[in-house]
Amino acid sequence: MYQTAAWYLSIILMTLITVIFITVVLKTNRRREYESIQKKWYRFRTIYFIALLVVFGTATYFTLQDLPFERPVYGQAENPVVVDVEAIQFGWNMSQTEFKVGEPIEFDITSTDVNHGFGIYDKDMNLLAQTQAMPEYTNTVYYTFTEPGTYQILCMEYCGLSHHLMIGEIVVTN
Ligand SMILES: [Cu+2]
Repeated sequence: MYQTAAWYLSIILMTLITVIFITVVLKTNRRREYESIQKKWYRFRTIYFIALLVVFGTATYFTLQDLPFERPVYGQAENPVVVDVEAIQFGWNMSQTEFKVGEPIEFDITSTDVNHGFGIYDKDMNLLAQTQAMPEYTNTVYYTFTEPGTYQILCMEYCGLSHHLMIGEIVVTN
């Protein structure tokens, strides 16, 4: 919602700036009128400055008052199967790769070298869950498979020449 609002606000401001720019360019060749325009703009500038302060002050108040934003944890369930995942150039070390349908899983993901992206894909290449794999840090993602099948773990962040070879496999059975 904030993004949509920011997008429309940007469009309006950019249009406004373009219009002002074109107006100024068109008026610059009329020297005689310059002095009066200068006077008018001086007053306008003060009003504009105060208006900007009010507008941005209000916008800042309403957009930042929710900080810090809540971080919902998706798919968290009680007593999940805990899986340690280690991303390395170029592959995945996983403590477990076979699961049951309906079994809540907690993936604890880290990296031994550079930043990678941990993404779980189904057979149609739909992204089901993802997080970053970062060195010296553990990111947790919860997921419960609802259908049996073979799933792929792909690296979602370019991490070197063989980035595309970082393919892991998860097998889910009933
Ligand atoms: Cu990678």
